Amino acid sequence: MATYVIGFPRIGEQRELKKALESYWAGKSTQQELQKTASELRKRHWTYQKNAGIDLISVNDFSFYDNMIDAMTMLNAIPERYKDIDNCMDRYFAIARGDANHKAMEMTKWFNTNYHYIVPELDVNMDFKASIDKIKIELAEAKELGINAKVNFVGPITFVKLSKIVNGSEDEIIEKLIPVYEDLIAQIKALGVNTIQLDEPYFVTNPTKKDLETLKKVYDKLGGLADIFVATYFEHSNEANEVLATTPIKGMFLDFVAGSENSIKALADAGKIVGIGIVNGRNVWVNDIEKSVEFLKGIAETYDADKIMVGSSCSLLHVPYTLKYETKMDEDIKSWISYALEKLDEIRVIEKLFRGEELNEYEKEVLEGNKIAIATRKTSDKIHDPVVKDRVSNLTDKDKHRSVPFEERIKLQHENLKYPILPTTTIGSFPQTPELRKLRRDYKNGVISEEEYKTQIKAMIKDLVEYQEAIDIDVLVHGEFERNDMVEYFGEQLKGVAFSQNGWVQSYGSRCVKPPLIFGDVSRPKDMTVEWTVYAQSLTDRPMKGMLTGPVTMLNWSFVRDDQSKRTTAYQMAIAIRDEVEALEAAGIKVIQVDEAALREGYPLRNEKRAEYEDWAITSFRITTSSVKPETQIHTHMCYSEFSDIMDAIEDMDADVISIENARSDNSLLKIFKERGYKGEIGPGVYDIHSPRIPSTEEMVEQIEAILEVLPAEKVWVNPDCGLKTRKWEEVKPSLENMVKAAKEVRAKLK
Ligand code: THG
Ligand code: ZN
Repeated sequence: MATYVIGFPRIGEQRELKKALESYWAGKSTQQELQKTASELRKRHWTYQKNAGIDLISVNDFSFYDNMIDAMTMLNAIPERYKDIDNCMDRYFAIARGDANHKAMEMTKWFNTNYHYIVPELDVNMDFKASIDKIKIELAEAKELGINAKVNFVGPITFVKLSKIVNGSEDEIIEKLIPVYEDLIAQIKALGVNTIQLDEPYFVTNPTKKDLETLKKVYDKLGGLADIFVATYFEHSNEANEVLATTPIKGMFLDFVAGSENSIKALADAGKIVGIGIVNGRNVWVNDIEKSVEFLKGIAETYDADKIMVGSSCSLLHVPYTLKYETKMDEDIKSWISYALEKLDEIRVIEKLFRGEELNEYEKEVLEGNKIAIATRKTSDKIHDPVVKDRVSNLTDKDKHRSVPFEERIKLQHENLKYPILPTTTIGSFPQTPELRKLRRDYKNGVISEEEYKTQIKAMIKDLVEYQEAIDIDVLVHGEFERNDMVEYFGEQLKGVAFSQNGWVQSYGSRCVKPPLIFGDVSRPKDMTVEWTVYAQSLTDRPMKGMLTGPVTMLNWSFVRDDQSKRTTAYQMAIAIRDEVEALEAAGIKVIQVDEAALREGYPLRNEKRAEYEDWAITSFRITTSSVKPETQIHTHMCYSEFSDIMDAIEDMDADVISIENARSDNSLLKIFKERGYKGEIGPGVYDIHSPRIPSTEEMVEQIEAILEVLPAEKVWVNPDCGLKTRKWEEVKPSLENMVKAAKEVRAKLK
């Protein structure tokens, strides 16, 4: 018993689950067909792991949508309003995505990853009880394949901490959940499985003394009921490691990549098993196998080697499946990366070398390939570009500051742009229809010519410009029809960034993204957006926004280099995007939006690391946006709420206008503005684009007036709270028309 993975991806290497789900949702297939696909995928994934020599293989890491919904079901923590739905599957998907009569439950980021989970709503009066139906089915399948199963599920504290509590206290709810977990463990044991992984990643954030007391209490009770392994990931969990060492748990699985500070002394002294998560579950660079073996040997100097296991740092959910389908990738770059399947091999080879066991022929090949990859990556001229390195070292303070302070330049911008009070705009993207996706696909596959493609995209831009003028929006956008994804689009055009054919990673539900791979020094060989933007501007006298993705979001949604600091990579990215900002400005574009959609989620999980992140992240944004003329207006956009603790940093970005999500968060944003004010102009979204619902003029008037209670009208913009690409035209058009009407009504009252 020596190798493990925390969890395995489930969407399928050809996105089989995505397709099966979407077909089922569209009414084109049955529940049985969906179940069959799921079962086949589970078997395939277990077989991969078994064949790769993984000793402890996860059961219950599969999910139709999200493991937190599975946990809600497992604990019978389903909100009352879904209880009228009798069919389990229908109920499950109503929770996940809503149905005709039910709103979906809220979704949010899973720690600092690009995966999203459904937020449970807990009420102390819920009838919590154990239901192991899902686990039972999966265990039966696993048994048939001869899988050595470890059953995974989220631990009670993390479950409660990540939930929204609607009634009762955290303590009361955890207290009520303990017997339910006891029952779960007993039932799983009765099925013949004694190894259970409880995920408690909450403890990598900054646990309080009280949290640690709860931890002690919970695991004193649960820890001895089976071979309980507590898993943490994405950071170190040192406080928890110490506490758990004093409970009867069998051991811990720890992240030694993102949490290299993890201390295991207390666990060693207590004779616990420790899982050293050394193969990165969140990034794709090949593991330096020899270095990892040395690292393990170092640990074994003070830790009983028989009590050490080797595994993934976190669930492999966050990386693609297999390099098998990357037939077009540069061979060198391909040799430098590992997806989930290749990572399984790394885990086994590291473990064998650590134990001093003989490698078989295949494993020897893996090791040889690994040594070559590590060596070539250090010196490859595909990675190292002296010009880029020079530009970063020559950055000065001047590159990080606009030439004129906000108060002065905003006056010049008003003269330059002449927009009315309460100007209306949108965040940038417009609906991505199936026809549009097909158009891009046809162009990519050479089915249509570049000329034909450009003609068609330009026709769409023209329609959109005319439409925006017709409904009287003040600051226009071109619609981003040429973009697949705001990160992938730029990744494809930047030097030093590679993209995959099939590197899909689940973002939420059936939705996936293909993160670019930042492998080398980054630069911008040629214009990326200028042609489209200039074309759009040529069609109108109103300001046309240039739309770019900011350096921090590019990093946070990509696989980023591990051979230099994130700061350096971010500065390179910042300079590359600044080149595009300058090209747009030179081409006559007067408003440029640099989106930092992912700035918030990139925050470190540990407080002590926040200042360093803020420093490089904010500086990067400023490098991108500071070289423009004072009269050129810089916008930015950020997704997700919870800005209260980062308002200083946001102000420090020194953007002229920021649009920000607001509509979903009970106006909590407005309370912050009331308390502290805000320097720049700002567009707190007046409606929630994440829902298909069409907001009325009246409710948006109300929303704008609520904003005007805390912000002076001269500073307020009127816009939706995010891009419109996931919406349908039938939803977008009436919503925007109502929004413009609302702005006009409020303007009229201001006079
Ligand atoms: N881009 C990237 N990451 C993101 C978002 C993004 N993370 C947060 C948030 N936005 C996640 N939201 C989405 C919304 C839609 C899709 C993915 C993530 C999506 N994906 C297509 C799918 O799965 O069908 C991909 C298909 C394609 O590109 O051909 O719709 O905007 N990087
Ligand atoms: Zn957004």
